[in-house]
Order: sequence, then C-alpha cells, then structure tokens
Amino acid sequence: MPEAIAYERQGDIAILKAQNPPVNALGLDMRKGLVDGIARAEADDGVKAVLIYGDGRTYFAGADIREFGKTPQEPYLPDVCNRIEASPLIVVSAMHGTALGGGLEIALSSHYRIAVPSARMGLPEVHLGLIPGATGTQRLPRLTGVEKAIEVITSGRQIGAKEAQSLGIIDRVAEGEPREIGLAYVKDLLDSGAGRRAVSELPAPQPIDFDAAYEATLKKSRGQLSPAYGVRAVQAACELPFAEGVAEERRLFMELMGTDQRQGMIHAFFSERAVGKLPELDGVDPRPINAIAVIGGGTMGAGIATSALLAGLPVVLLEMTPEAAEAARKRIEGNLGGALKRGKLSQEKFDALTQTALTLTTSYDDLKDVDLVIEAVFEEMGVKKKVFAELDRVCKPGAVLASNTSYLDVDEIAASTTRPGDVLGLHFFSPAHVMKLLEIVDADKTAPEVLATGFALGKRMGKISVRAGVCDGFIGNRILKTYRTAADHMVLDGASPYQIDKALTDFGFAMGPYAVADLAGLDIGWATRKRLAPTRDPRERVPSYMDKLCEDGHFGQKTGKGYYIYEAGKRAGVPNPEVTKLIEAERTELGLSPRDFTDEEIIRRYMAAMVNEAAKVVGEGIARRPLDVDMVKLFGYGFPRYRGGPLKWADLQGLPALLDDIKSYAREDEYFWQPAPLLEQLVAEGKTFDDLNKAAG
Ligand code: 3H9
Repeated sequence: MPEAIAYERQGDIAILKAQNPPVNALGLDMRKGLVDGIARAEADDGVKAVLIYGDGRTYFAGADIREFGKTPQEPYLPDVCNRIEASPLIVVSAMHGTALGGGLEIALSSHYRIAVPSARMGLPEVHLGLIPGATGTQRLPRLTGVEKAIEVITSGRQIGAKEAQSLGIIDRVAEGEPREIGLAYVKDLLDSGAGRRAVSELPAPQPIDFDAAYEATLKKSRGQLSPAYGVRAVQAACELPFAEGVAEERRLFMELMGTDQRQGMIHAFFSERAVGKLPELDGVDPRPINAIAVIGGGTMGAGIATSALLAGLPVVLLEMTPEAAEAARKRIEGNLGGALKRGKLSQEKFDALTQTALTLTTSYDDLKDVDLVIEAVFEEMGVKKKVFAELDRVCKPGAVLASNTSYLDVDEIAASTTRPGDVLGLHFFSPAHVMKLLEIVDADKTAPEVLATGFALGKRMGKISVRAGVCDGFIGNRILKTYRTAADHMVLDGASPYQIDKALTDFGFAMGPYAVADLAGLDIGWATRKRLAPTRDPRERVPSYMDKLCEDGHFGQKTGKGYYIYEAGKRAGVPNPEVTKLIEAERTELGLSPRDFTDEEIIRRYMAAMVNEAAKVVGEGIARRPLDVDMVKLFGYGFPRYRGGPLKWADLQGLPALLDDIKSYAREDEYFWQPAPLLEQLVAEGKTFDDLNKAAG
C-alpha cells in the first residue's frame, strides 16, 4: 500500500500528496501523514514552502466518517489543523473536486488557498448531525464574517470556487491540475516574498444577536439540533480567544457525537449509498436505454416523462386521444416551467426538451423502437392487462416493460404477457419529477438484467432506488396502511386527527397523516375501503366517519375541504369542525368512551405499528434489508432524516421495549397488533436491525 501522504521535494518546495481513494477521507493514517509531512518539510534543509493537494478525484472530502462513534485516536484533526498553521514554512493548499468538512478545515489552516474553477467546498457536517469539529467554526467567520459563516455552516451547502473566492474563503482560482496550479502559486508567493498568514491570528469577527439566530435556526431545522449548535460555535469565535473557541467547538462537537441524531444521520448517509447495491446484481449488465415511452399523461405519467426528459432521455408519450395528449404536454411544460423560472433550465433547453425530445402519440405502433416503457394508467388490473397486451404486440424484443402500479400484483401483469422476464414494477412517487424515491419491483420472473436496468434508469434520473418484492402496497404503501390504521384506531379511541398530526410533526415528520390524506385526496382511501370491504376480516376496526364527508364530495385539498378547511391561496388548512362531529357520532354509535392520549403515547403507538409492519416486510423478503425500508420512508414519506428511518429509530429505542409495547397493545386488539416474527426473533437473540444490515454486507 502506498503511504497515505506522499512526500516529494521540488527545489525549495515540499509537496504533500494525499492518496487515500476514493475521496481522500482524513482517517488516522492521513492525519499522521500530514503531521509527519509538515515536520519532515521543516527539517528538510532549504525548504521554504509546502504544497498540499489530493491525488485522484478530489482534495480531502472530510474526516473519515467510518471512524465516528469509535474512540478517537491521536493526532486529532483540530490538532493537525493547528499544527499546519503553526508551521514557520508557507503552507498552500490547492483544491479540486470536493473540499468538504475536515478537508476545508485543513485548507483554512493553510496560509494560502487556490482552487480549480470546478472545485466545490463546504462544511456539510450538519447533514451528519454534527458541526465542523476541526476549527472550521472558528476560522471561517474570521474570513467571511459571522452572518455568512452561519449561513454556510447551518445549511451545509457546497460553494463553487468563484463564490468561495468572493467570500474570501480562497485566494485564487486557476485552470489546470491542482499540483501544477499549486506549484505555480507557491512560486509566485516565494518570488514576491509573501509571508506566513494565519487565519487564527485575524481579529475576532463582529458579533450579532446570537440568541435570535439560534432560535431561528432551531425553528427552521424542525427538531434537528446540529445547525443550532453551529450558531453557538460561531458565537464562541466572536466571544473567546481562538484557542478557547476551538475548545468550545470541540465540546459542542463531542456532545453532538453522542446523540441519536448523529447516529441516525450517519446511518442515512451510508444507507443512501448502500441501497442501490444488490449483491445479486454484481456483474450483471443493464440493458442499454436510449429512448423510453410513457403510457398515460396524467399527473403521474407527465411527472415520469418530465423526469426522463431531464435525465436526457427522449420520450414517446402515449395517450388515448389527441386532446389528452395535448393536456399531457401542458402538464410536462408546467413541470419544466418551474425550473425555467428558477433559472435552472434555459429557454433553449426548455424548447429542446418539450419540442424535440418529447413525442406525443395515440398509436401503440410508435413504441416499436423504444428500449423501455413505463405504464402509468388507471389502477385497475383489467386496464393494465390491456395495455401490456398491446406492449407485448408492438415492443421490440428485449424492451423492458414496466408498470408504475402502486399496489397491483406485478406477477399477474407479467403473466399476461409472453415475456414475463422483461416485466418489472417502477413505482414512482408523485410528483415524479420531484420525489427522490423509486421502488423497483422485482417480480417472480423478472430477469436480473431487467432489474439492473431499472436501477440504471433510477440512477440516471437521480432517484434513490429501492428493490421491493411483490405484495399489496410493496414496501412503502404497505407499511403506510398499517401506521395510518393505528392512527385511525387512536382517533376512534379518543385522540383527534389534529393532535395526531401535531404530535407527528413535532416528532419531525414533514406532515402528519391526516394532512397527507387531504393532500393525496380522500377519495383514494374511500375507494380502497370500498374495494377491501367484501373481503375484510370481521375483527378489523375500520372507521367510517370519513365516508360521509366523501359522499358529500369533500376530498381534501383539491375540493377545499377534508380533515382541514383550505382557504383559497393558503396551503395550510384549519381543522374542520364537521370532522370532529362525525368522529363523535361514530364513537357514540360504537359505544366507545373516548380517553386522553399524550403526544408521547401517540408517537409510541404510531411508530410501533410502523416498525412492526416494517419487520414483517423485511422478514418476508419484500425488502431485502432493514436499511431498504429506512430509505423508502426517508425519501418517499417525509420521515425525519435525523432519526435515520423507522428501523434505525427502533434500534436506538431498544427492540425489547418496543416488542413489550406491541404485546401490551395486543391485549386491546390482538388482531391488529400481531408481533412480527422477525422482531420476536431479534429480541430473543439480543440482536438489532442494524446487525441484519451488516450481515447483508
Ligand atoms: C467531518 O469532516 C468532521 C470534521 O469537521 C471534524 C472531525 C474531528 N468518510 O458519495 P460517493 C465514501 S465530517 C468515509 O458514492 P460521490 C462513500 O461512502 C465529514 N467514507 O461518491 C462511498 O463509499 P462506497 C464531512 C466516505 O462522488 C465512496 O466514499 N464530509 C466519506 O457521489 C464514494 O462516495 C462529508 O460529509 C467520508 N468522509 O460523492 C462529505 N465520503 O463506495 C461526505 C465519502 O463504499 N461525502 N465516502 O459506497 C460526500 O458528500 C460525497 O461522498 C462526495 C463524493 C461529494 C465527497
């Protein structure tokens, strides 16, 4: 193995090259290598300056996240930073790729900074439930001022080289290889007689109203702590001498390191990357995709088409009539119009996408050349089968045939064709050009390269793709149905939909279940209740109070009235008193005496239902690993990222206590609260869901 930091001498310049692929993360060897490299340069006769740069695709992309949660080993990164800055030699960092977190902190400790124009930099630690912990919160505000530093640290956003230069974070931007531009800069500095320049020696920045900034940040981050801690660390930069500020930063950093939020967010970071890696697809090549078709141009079909166009794929969109096809074009133009307005899409690109790349048709024969088709028509098996019969007739051999169904049996759809190996489910979430989640449904006969093609398409569209097996609702909607039912039971027993929504948004969900129902349309749940009624188990408790509202034509946001009443122009609604009356009437009819629920009990029951169903989904192989469920809920259902996902949350709570809760709820309703065999097994073996993730590799 090559050394983590290679040392080389060129004239009076010592060169430290980081070589720890893929991202030059600052693990123990790298930290030692930097300290040794600086010491060696200082001892090397005639060396006047040191250049630090990264080999491969990037400068340092940060501390090695895999070390977090383990006992830290010396030299610690803040000490490495201070050691670099304290050198009597001139130290220059040349950046390319992504200089993030600890990486940028090393650069800020260098005396001069240069970057290639494409370099991006930032302090993204808040996204890992942390703050910059290697002097970044103390050095950055000395360069940019407090307000900008708070914005950069609390958002964790990446900054381009030009902006970084204008903010005073870097000194120069130059085209070329980092090594070459770095060497040229060092020579310039030496020629001009430039001296050492230490950011820590700059005057402390001007303070602002930190309490107000702290409160505003806490409110914005909906329960996530790290951004607000970032404000306090910057405050220390203003109020304390540098060394004490660094100590305060370290204290806040270590406090966050001990939180569940940090564990949840780091779980999300690695799971987001692991979710698309399936051992069974190792070495399986996807089929080439150069053009796709979408059947149906409603909200979903138009969203999928938009997403494909933005991914650079030509799209043929099929509708039943020319009028419907024109309406689909309008929807797609509307979807892209947002990006056009925000300046993310040029008028020229907009025209090319909507005029050249998009073809509208009413004839199946126009689909004969496409490589993949996504059907997004009405959710009815008979309708789907008719579409697939047509696709089977016209599509070329090897074309991938996908259904966007959200709950129908993909095996049955596949079996209705002569090529079931080419069929899979691609379940997008609405609006499909915005939502990141894609469930890739692996039917009984789906060929491995067809599954791989689904993942390749998802990647191209920038989606988080999760493999799911066939069952009613796949991963996400099946689990949703269960925790929504738990909420409905609490409503019958005494909680109000509004208390439940509030408790869950306080927990960190983007929206509560009843606000979501209003957004999705109450007619969907109403239709499902009617569909399932004939086969329903008599032990199932299903409230019917909302049926009355639906019968009167109130379907939520789209009609202005549902659980909430929506005034024109306002997105958030106010509670609908009619709903409260209907609930009370139903309780009376059923002879139920309402009781009080604490917010804590609401969360406990809701989450227990979610975790229990999720454990069934994993146990049955519908989801391969617990982390697959976690990513579905994070990217499709507004689950708070800082809690990692329902099964990470369950691990952090402790599985035995959760199973005890489920068993105690089962005393009231043993039909609904049947413990998942996998949960019982994990508790019996003293294991966690994360143990299953690790075992899956
Ligand atoms: C920090 O610095 C704290 C300090 O302030 C204080 C310390 C005391 N460590 O994303 P990719 C892996 S906190 C370990 O697929 P891309 C990643 O898991 C850190 N591993 O590539 C993946 O592994 P695999 C602050 C890391 O090109 C592989 O590298 N820094 C790290 O799409 C490729 O990654 C950050 O938060 C790491 N730091 O994106 C930056 N980073 O191949 C986090 C990546 O086994 N990283 N890996 O799946 C990123 O944002 C992106 O990875 C990056 C590249 C933009 C760099």
